[in-house]
Amino acid sequence: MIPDQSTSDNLPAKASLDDLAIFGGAPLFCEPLHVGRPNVCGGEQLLERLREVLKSRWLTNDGQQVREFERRIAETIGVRHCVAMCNATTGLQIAIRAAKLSGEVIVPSFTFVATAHVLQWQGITPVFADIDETYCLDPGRIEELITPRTSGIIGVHLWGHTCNVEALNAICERHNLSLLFDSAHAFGCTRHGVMVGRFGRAEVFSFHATKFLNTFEGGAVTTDDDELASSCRAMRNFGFSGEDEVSSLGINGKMNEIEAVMGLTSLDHMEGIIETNRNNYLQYREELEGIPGLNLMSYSENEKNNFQYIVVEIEKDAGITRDLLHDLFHAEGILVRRYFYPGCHRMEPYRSLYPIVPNALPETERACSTVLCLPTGTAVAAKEIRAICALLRYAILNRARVLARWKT
Ligand code: T4K
Repeated sequence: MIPDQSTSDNLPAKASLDDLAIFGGAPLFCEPLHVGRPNVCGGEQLLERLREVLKSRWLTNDGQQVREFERRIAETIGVRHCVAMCNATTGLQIAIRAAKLSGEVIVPSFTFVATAHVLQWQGITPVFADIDETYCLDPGRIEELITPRTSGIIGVHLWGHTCNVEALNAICERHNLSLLFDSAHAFGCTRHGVMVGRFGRAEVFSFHATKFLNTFEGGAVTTDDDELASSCRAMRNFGFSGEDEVSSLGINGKMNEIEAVMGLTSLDHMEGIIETNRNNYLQYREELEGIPGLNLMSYSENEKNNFQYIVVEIEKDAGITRDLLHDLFHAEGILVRRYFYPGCHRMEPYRSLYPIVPNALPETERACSTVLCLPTGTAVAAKEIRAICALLRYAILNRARVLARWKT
């Protein structure tokens, strides 16, 4: 049971164009409605755990709560090792080093910029490959990018949609490459019934505040590879292997005890969060039905999902651009996001360092210009979803008038 629903009441209806905030009307939401409002559950339970942490005077450095969090994550996934981290970005950097990636690594451009940064930050060239209709790497577009300098592939299970793991495995075997996954969005999801977290040499989760399950800031590397796990563990703690012994290059990637208890409390409420997210998704699906040119990203009924992302694509048939809808929604106080516009290849330093041949990433470009992420999670109420869907329907069905007014 998730009690954290927002309380805004009496949302005014939009009866005419003049009522739209973008044309001077009052905004639907005075308190902005965010995409990525954290799922905060079990407040009392969390406070009790926090008191225990303070009493123990053990605040960080591989503490009891972090160990318990790692045990619970590994158990949920069914994987041998979970190494908790301060965030997924550091987790990816450490996993990349532990897997000894170098030279060039193939990644999607349609992802949060951290996926590319973690490579470039350590002097490895991210080579951007196109996606397919799943929003994940298109296995058919990878082999053309492999060179003698390629050492690995990092797939991203975007929005919990899993990569074609089998095809990526086959490519890696053929070319002797390492396969890692950026699984920042995919905790609690399965592929063919197998929990994400068990694929490739290692997977990296994010438990950032905006994620389905959060530890304020946090992340984790999961793997069945004993050597890789112990290497990640050492690197997370400056490379220490004994009280005064440092056996490898390391960094500070530690999760602290406060983050771990937030994670443990979130884990206790995981099923309730999924249920709320799923109900939100079903409501969006019903209320967006039949709007021309609008496609809601669907979730497979045959897999476990966390339903953390409500993603719509605004196609040409909608007759109104994604960007105009974005501005129209922002004026109403609904802070929809264009994740992951404009694509890593169009951000610095990549745009300057590795100019992309025109039309090399057609699916990426299409997704970058059509996708909008809408608010969901335990902080969004059914009436708010109703208002969002009604506004989308109104704007698209009245597109000609909205556009004519927009131009004046
Ligand atoms: N790989 C992928 C595929 C990722 O998506 C990410 C992170 C990573 C790797 C790296 O993971 P970490 O190192 O972060 O663990 C946000 C998050 O900061 C980022 O973690 C996330 N992906 C990305 C998709 O979204 P921004 O720049 O959009 O954040 P920001 O500050 O605009 O917040 C997003 C929305 O959430 C805002 O509308 C406000 C709302 N919000 C945010 C926070 C932090 C709240 O309502 N409460 C909050 O406490 O990156």
